Amino acid sequence: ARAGTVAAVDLGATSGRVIAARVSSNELSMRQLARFPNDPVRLADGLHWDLPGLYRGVLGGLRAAFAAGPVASIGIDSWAVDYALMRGERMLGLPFHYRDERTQAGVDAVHARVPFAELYRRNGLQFLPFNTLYQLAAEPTALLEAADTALLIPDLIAFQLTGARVAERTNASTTGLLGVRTGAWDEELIARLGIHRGLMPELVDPGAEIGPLRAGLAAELGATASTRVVAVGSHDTASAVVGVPMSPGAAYISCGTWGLVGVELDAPVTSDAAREANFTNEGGVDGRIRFLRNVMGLWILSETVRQWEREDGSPVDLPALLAAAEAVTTSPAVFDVDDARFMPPGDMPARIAEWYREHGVPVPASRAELARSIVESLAEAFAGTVRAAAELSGTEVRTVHLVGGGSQNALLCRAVADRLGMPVLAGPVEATAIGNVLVQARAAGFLAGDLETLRALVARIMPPVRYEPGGRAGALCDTGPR
Ligand code: LFR
Repeated sequence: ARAGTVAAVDLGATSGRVIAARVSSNELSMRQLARFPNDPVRLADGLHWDLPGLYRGVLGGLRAAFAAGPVASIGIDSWAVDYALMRGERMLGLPFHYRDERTQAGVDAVHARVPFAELYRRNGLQFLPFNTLYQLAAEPTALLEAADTALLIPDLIAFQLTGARVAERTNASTTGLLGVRTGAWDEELIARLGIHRGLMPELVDPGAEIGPLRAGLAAELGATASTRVVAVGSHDTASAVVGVPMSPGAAYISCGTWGLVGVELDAPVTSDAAREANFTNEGGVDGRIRFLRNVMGLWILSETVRQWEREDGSPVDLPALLAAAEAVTTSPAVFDVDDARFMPPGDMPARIAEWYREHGVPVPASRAELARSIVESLAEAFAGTVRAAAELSGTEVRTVHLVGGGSQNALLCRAVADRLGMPVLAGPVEATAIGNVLVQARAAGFLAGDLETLRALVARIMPPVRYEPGGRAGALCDTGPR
């Protein structure tokens, strides 16, 4: 088998990383070359991503990759929906963070022109107040008119590296401007929203070449002339789903900052029931559909910990906290993690306490109890969403794969298995980077086959950890499936 090396740039909401992977049909070895924080910054006009800081981290990682040997290609993925407006080479301001609270006016403006039910039939997307189309509607008109292109974050990094302006299709599917059945820009919708058509660049599919590095940059980074930037599932969730070692009959939970919970389908489901349950039909690699719902993820736990750290002025020992949470014997009260009040950054313990008080439920008394309640509440929401995904899509689900950072949280994995009464297969942690790598390796000819073949390689080389339901000796019998 031919073997080679590819570099994956994976930008998450809390950190970014560059990974070099050596791949052949019987090898998948990953090496992290750089990891850098992603610290958003609040400016006078709102919450932004520190794009220059991220790009500096990317360049450092790529330099390390090239120093280690030849790299066939570079693939970039990140969170979805956010973008930079461009005029020529110039970025018209720093991209806003999707947790910035400016978009409500945009939501109202869009729904006044195109009611949500019609939007859903056209784009198949769950309602999230920060979907790109709402953010665009909140931009000052003069700025939108000054822009010649909007580039989503991975496409923006690709542009900086190559000079090419494209829109990778899986991520484009999160803008709300792509037809769910055509996979093409919805020209009529774009016109009705008063967006000039030229704003959205040419679409490319995962596996397509974006271009070589800019000449000066290639020299500066010590890259080989043959290195190409290649499109992957540039929406991180699309790459994560590629990296899930699942077989038919499985649902997935990609648990990082968010919990993305659903199934993979061949065709979208845009029924009234799916719309009312707020399920999304995002574009997957190889034309698959990611039928899922955004559930709260580790954000609520890390934001809670950050608040305690602010109060204490010292770091919280997370493994110790989780161990204490596991040892809690009182029955933890579950709260609704998807309540909108938990979306923006801030004092999470206070907001959770407020939720409990409003619902007449006693507030967890200690940090360990609160951490336990958070984990059990996430598990409850994950389990309910797996059941809904199966029912709405008519899929028989027998196992659940949990990938991403959350897969290292044994308490969470057991809680999900117990609530669903089915095994949870945990890992890999780096499913997103793996999905990014696999698509590049296939494009380079180091691998061949469909997604099932690629997933079989992951299952063989990085076998998941299995959690059987009922493994917690009688714990929580009172909060089982409802
Ligand atoms: C996960 C993710 C979700 C998307 C959210 C915001 O990292 O990409 O899929 O809804 O971030 O972009």
